[in-house]
Amino acid sequence: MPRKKVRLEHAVEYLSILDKQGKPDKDLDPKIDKDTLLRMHRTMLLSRRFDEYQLRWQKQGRIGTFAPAKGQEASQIGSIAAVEDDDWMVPSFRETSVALWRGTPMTGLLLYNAGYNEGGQIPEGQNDLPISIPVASQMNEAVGIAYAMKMQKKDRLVMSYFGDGATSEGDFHEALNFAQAFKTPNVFICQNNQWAISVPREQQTPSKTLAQKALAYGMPGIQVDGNDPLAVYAATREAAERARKGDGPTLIECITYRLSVHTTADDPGKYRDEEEEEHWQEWDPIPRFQHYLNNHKVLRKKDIEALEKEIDEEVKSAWDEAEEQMKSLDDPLVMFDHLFEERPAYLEEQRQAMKQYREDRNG
Ligand SMILES: Cc1ncc(C[n+]2csc(CCOP(=O)(O)OP(=O)(O)O)c2C)c(N)n1
Repeated sequence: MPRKKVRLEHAVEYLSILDKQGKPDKDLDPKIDKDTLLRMHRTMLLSRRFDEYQLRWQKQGRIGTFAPAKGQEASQIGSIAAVEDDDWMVPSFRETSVALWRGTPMTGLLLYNAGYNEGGQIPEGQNDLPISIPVASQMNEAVGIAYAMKMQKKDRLVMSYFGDGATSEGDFHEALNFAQAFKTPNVFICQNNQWAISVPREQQTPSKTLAQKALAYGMPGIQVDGNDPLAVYAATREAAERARKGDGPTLIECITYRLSVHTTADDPGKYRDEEEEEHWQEWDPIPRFQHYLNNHKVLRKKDIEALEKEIDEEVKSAWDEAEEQMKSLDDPLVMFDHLFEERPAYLEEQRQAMKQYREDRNG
């Protein structure tokens, strides 16, 4: 028998709507209403300033380590703004902009980053999962929730977030395969920020794109300019429509860049060069979006100045509130509280020992 070619249809589209100066391709502009545009911009700016304050507070020893979202605000806000409030959101550990959009208070994030479990609690009625540190582990949870939504015939989709590094994990492949096999309403947002700590994107995989990994599972995959909130929004809208119609999941690869450290325990100066950082700085999503908003008379320069002041106050008062709450939460014994419904004897013993130790020390 002669060898035959198995013809596979595959193509990955790349979508970009704004140019470097924030000028849109008019035919592709998703024409988002003014209130939504303003809310998107405000949340992106808030996330940026909140990151900056947190970096300072970490250096001062007020909070522990965290993963800044700086540079990735358009990928995060462009995607989450395109779905409904009662859809589900399953994050990894860098989704500050998404969390703020969804209504997670800054005080909660500060408490969490300062080591207080209570800060990780999702506000009542908000369909979000907590931060997930094990890379890609949240993806199967996202598929499980989507499968449940489908079985319960609920019109809710599931957004899930992860990085380029996550695509090398088994969980990523299991999640994509299951999702497509069962046509679950998932939208997978891969934030390809070019680095997985110190591992560059080229070393992560020889695949030309990450979006093409969807094609192996028979799923649509698209690459978008992840520093262009309009492109991310438009791609997510399409994916959301597909999910709601029962046509299954989509993988969206957002091409973006981590403009800051991986976490505060990292020094990117050791593994990436300044030229690369300078190149991406020019594509910073915030000024680019501001140019667009300014050209469309949605936001003027003086509005931005006023907003900066407002945000500054908001972030500082979130810290004051978090600090106040820390005073009443400063009991290390809570670490034993949420592990088991009924605490096993060995843990009870450890808890008692710690309690005794503290009492003896404090007199
Ligand atoms: C299963 C697992 N392995 C290793 C780590 C340590 N780790 C934390 S973040 C990270 C890199 C993740 O890179 P990527 O998925 O690209 O996301 P990014 O941090 O760039 O947002 C690694 C290896 C972890 N948290 N979980």
